[in-house]
Formats: sequence, structure tokens, C-alpha cells
Amino acid sequence: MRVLLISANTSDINMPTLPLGLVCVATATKAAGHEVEVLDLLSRQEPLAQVKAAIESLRPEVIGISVRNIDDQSMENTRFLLQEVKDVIAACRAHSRALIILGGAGYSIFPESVLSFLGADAGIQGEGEAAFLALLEKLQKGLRLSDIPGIYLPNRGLQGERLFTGNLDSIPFPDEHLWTLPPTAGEDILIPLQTRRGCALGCNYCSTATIEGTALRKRSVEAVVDGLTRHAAAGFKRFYFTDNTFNMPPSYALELCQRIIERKLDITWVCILYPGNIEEELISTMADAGCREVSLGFESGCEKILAVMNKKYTLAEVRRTSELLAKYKIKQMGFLLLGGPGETRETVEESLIFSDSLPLDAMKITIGIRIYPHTALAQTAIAEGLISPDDDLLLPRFYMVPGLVAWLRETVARWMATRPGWTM
Ligand code: B12
Repeated sequence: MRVLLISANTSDINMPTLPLGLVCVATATKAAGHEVEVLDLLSRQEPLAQVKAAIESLRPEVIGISVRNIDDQSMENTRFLLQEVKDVIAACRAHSRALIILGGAGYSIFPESVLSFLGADAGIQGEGEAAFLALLEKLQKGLRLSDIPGIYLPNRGLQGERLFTGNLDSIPFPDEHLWTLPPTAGEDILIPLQTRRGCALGCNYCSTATIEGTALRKRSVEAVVDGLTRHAAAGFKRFYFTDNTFNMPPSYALELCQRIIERKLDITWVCILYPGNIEEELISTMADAGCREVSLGFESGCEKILAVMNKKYTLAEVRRTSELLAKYKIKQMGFLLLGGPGETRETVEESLIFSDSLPLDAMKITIGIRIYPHTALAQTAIAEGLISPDDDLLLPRFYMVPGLVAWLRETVARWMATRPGWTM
């Protein structure tokens, strides 16, 4: 079939992110013999004109749209990002009668609400590779769209049990030829790649379990290094490992780094570290394998708050990780998430003092925690009467301890004034 896959994300908040999920789906769809076009709207001039042009040139029978971001997760001046996706869908409808199918991380958190808000024909929650192919097969055979893993239909809810691919090697590694870099991309653009899916850590605010499930599933290290080698041969040398916790399990992370070194790939990369359970050997090997920067999301500098967040590391472990990163010259950006359950002026002060004592290169402070469905934080917010149990949470709601926000903003602003690497 002729398939147009559109990444509707136009936001460059934090950094321009290339549409990894869409490229995964495109790779699988192309490998199955379909004619596939990828349109990434990031930094494109007149995105709706681009949609029209792509439709006129391919005449797609199916249009898949990746919905990554719902909002910017910022409690102050929140940006809701779905309206622009709605405009993309309107442009598709204006120029084509193709079926419009949604997917993506943001979509997967709110499958029913986003489907209804955007008025698409169907959506696939979770992994798209196998499910999207199953959908195309049904369409080719003229069958009804049901019994497809994770499929939602308008007003009918889930019509097929979700799929969590056990062995990730059974789905293809992203095809390096399918990246279309935005026209504004500089030398420093990072190619996102993922080695594992699923997270069992259960942090109280996190939506990852809803998106990826709780069972950790991996690609073999061999397959990842082969994929990296193909990317390097195609001229891509800078990567972002998008795994929620690059170091979990540590044995996998260590082996991956060792194999990157053995292949002499001459690449550099960035990743996200869980601050606990880290050995010096892993950090030193990461540095040798090309890791130049990590996100160190310790989120709080107060043990009591870490316990509420269901974090499984201590402040001593955070400090040790941070010091090891400094020792091996890997840049580190710390993250604080302030204002959640149990937070007081004292716990905030503790967090700021703790963060200030670490050898961080930069620090990002978020005030107020975006409440996601199916999380312990949502349960707490309902129990405390902060949100209604019927709220689907698509329009962003934030947890903030009553009476704290003004003081918190003022205090953080004061700390930031003398610390140039700190941002809100
Ligand atoms: C890594 C990551 C980042 C990195 C990105 C680095 C990079 N260069 O790519 C960094 C830290 C920079 C980042 C920044 C931000 N992020 Co972020 N990020 C993630 C994370 C952890 C993984 C995303 C990823 O790459 N997954 C791997 C790919 C393979 O999976 P996938 O995209 O979901 O695709 C699969 C399926 O969804 C599906 N699929 C995808 N597209 C399609 C299309 C169709 C048609 C179909 C059928 C299926 C399908 O199939 C794919 C393959 O199986 C997710 C959380 C998560 N666990 O998903 C948050 C997440 C996507 N981020 C989120 C947010 C909010 C942001 C920021 C706005 C935060 C901020 N204020 O800075 C920015 C925005 C960045 C931008 N410019 O767009 C939210 C989005 C939800 C929301 N509230 O909007 C998420 C879900 C986290 C959360 N809090 O819940 N992020």
C-alpha cells in the first residue's frame, strides 16, 4: 500500500528531536514491501503546504500520524501542543480520503481522548511496528479494523489487546536512510536511538509504564552495534540513546559500551542515567565509548521526597554518580522536580543545597508535576481533591502543594540569579 507517515511535532523545546518512533514504524512498513514516505514537520516552513505536497505526490491510501508531545509539561504558561496536530489532520482531510491512523508516545498516554480530540479514524497505543503492519494487512484484505494490537476506534475504545514485543530483535533497527534532517539542523543534531523498552521502576509521576509497559525488553547488543555501525557508515556520528534509564540493567549497558569500543565506531552520544546502582567501571567505559553528556534526573535532594516518588536510590548514590561523571569528564545535567506530594519549604531548601553541592554542569528545575493517568500521583491528586476522578488529564493538570507555588518560584529564581547553569 502507499503509506504517508507524518511526524506532527514541530516543537524544538529542549532540543530538536528527530521522530524515532515514526522512523521505527516506517522501517518495518518499508521492509514489509509497502511504499512509504516519511514527512517530518519539525522546522519545516509552512508545514501544512508540505502535507499537501506530500499527499499530491504519493496519493497515500493510509496516513499515519505520530503524536509525540501533548504539552510542554510546564505549569507556568503551559503550551498545549495538540491544536497544531489537529490542523495537520484537517490538511490531510482536505487533500486526501486516506484513512488517518494515530500513534506515538503522547498518543499512547491518552488513546481515547486524543483520538476524539483529533478526530482521526483510529489510533494504535504502544509499539507501532507489528500493529501498523497488521492494520495494513486488514485494509488490503478489506477486513474490519479490529483484533489489531492496541487499536482504538472512535467511540468504541480498545479493539485489540496491546502487544509488547518480547524480543526486540524481531523488529527491524531504524533504517539510517529514513532520517530526513530538518533544514535548520546543524552539525550538532543528535540521531535518537533506543536499545530497550519498558520500565518497572514505577516512579510515582511517570507515564512510561503506560507507553512502554513495565517489562524490560531489549535488543541484543550485537543488533544495536550493527545498527550504530550502519549509521556511522552513512555519516551519522552523534546519537541520543532515548532509553528511560540507559544504565538498567548495568550489565547490558556495560556490554554495549564495550562493544562500541571494540568496533572503533568513533561516535559520541548522550543518554539518560538512573542515578542509583552505578559502578565506576560503567562510567569509565561509557566515557571511552563516546558518552559526552548525561541527563541525571535525581529529581529531589531530600530522602523523604525520594521515598514519596518511589525512587530506589539514596542521595549518597546520587553524589557518587555525579562525582564519577565529573571524574571521567562526562557532562551532566541535573534535574529537580519540585512541589510534589510532601514538599515543604524545608524539603525544597534541602534539594537546592544538595544540588548546589554536586559537580553538575547544568541544572533544570521544574516547578509543579504534570499529572498523568494511571500513576500514583494521579491517585494522590484525586484523594486530595486536587483533580476530579473523571478528568482525563489531556488538558495538562499539575500537582503542586497548596500554598507553596509563589514562594517556590521566588526562591528558585533567587538561587538561579547567581548560578548561570541553572534554568527553570
Ligand atoms: C528520550 C525522550 C526525550 C529526549 C529526546 C531526545 C531525542 N533527541 O530524541 C529529551 C530529553 C530531549 C526530551 C525532551 C522533551 N520531551 Co521527552 N521523552 C523522551 C522519552 C523518554 C522517549 C521517547 C523515545 O524516543 N522513545 C522511543 C521510540 C521508539 O518510541 P515512540 O516514539 O513512543 O514510538 C513508538 C510508538 O509510540 C509507536 N509510534 C510512534 N509513532 C507512531 C505513528 C504511528 C502511525 C503508529 C501506528 C505508531 C507510532 O511506535 C513506535 C515504535 O514502537 C519519552 C517517554 C517515553 N517513555 O516514551 C518522553 C516524552 C515523549 N517526552 C515528553 C515531553 C513532554 C518532552 C518535552 C516537552 C519536555 C520539556 N519540556 O523539555 C521535550 C520536547 C522535545 C521536543 N523538541 O519535542 C512527554 C510527552 C507527553 C507530553 N506531556 O506531551 C513524554 C511521553 C514523557 C512524559 N513525561 O510522559 N524527551
